[in-house]
This record gives sequence, structure tokens and C-alpha cells, in this order.
Amino acid sequence: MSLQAWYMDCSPEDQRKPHRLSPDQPASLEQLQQLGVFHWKLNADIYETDPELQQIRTDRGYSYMDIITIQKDTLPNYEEKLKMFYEEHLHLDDEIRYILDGQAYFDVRDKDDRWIRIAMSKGDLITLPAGIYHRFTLDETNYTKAMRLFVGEPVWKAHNRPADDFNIRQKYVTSLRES
Ligand code: KMT
Ligand code: NI
Repeated sequence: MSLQAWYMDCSPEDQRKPHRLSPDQPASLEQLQQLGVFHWKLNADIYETDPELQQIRTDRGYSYMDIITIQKDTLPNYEEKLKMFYEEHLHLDDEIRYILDGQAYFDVRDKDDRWIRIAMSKGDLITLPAGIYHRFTLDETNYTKAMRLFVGEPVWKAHNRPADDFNIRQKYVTSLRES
């Protein structure tokens, strides 16, 4: 089963709802790749010993990892953090997330600044390129456990939009024109 992704409607209802257009307008893995978004499907049941995950980490230099459980009773400052995650932002480094349990949505802007919603569930590993505008939300199940990977010492700083003056943003926008 490959990743489910679709263009979002603009309704102001609960961010945890799917926000599909009607009729549905799917986004393909190829479209995501053109935005610099890449996906792997792994066996999350064996993440502690998985040679496939090890290989990806070695190949791509993902030396750092930690695990975050996002649910009301385990995440300190839950409401505040969820609010921050859903503010449109970018990072100066790639955002790499591997869903170990539960599910969640990552929304990314396409070339025309339209939101694409990516439905992530157990076993999905995704990389969002440095400089892409994006946001994150739980879905209606209100629970996910995710591995955060990073090249070297992690920098979690999010730059909320507008953040167009960063070199990395300029570089990303240029890379879109060339792809
Ligand atoms: C981010 O920067 O968008 C996040 O860290 C999202 C939450 S981690 C699953
Ligand atoms: Ni982010």
C-alpha cells in the first residue's frame, strides 16, 4: 500500500478531519517527489533491529534519533505543541519522521502554494526537504508515536511563514523550478 495524499479543502472545520476535496483530488507519490518529499514503507514492529532502517540511516547520515509520543496524557504542553506544529513553517534542515504507531497528517505546500495532506500511518517514513513550508497534525484518533531522525545534532527550530528570506528557502524554490 503506497502513501495516501490529497489536495485539501479550505474549510475551517477541525484540523484533525481529512479535509478532502469533493470530488477527491489525490496527489501521487511522483508529485510529492517533485516537491522533494520522499517516502519509505518499513516494518515498524522491528524498528529496534530493522536492517532496512539501519541502511537508510547509514546511507543518509541520520546519526541522531529520538522517539516522541504525541497524545494528551504523555506529551508535556500537549495543546501548545500541537498548535505550534500546525503553524505553517519551515526548517533549515530536512524533517525526517518515521511513524512507529498510530497515525497523523503532514501537510505540505505544492509549487502553486496549495496544501497537500499526507496521511501517515504505522511504518511510513517521510523526509521533508529543508525550506518546504509544511505543518503537522494528529488525526481524529489523537495518537501517534514517531521516530525523529536528524543528520548530526538536531535543530528543531521552526520558522513560521513568512520565512522567504532564508537562503535555504531560496535554494528550495530554485530547486522546484529545475525539477
Ligand atoms: C514539525 O516540525 O513539523 C514537527 O516536528 C512535527 C511533529 S513530530 C511528529
Ligand atoms: Ni516541521
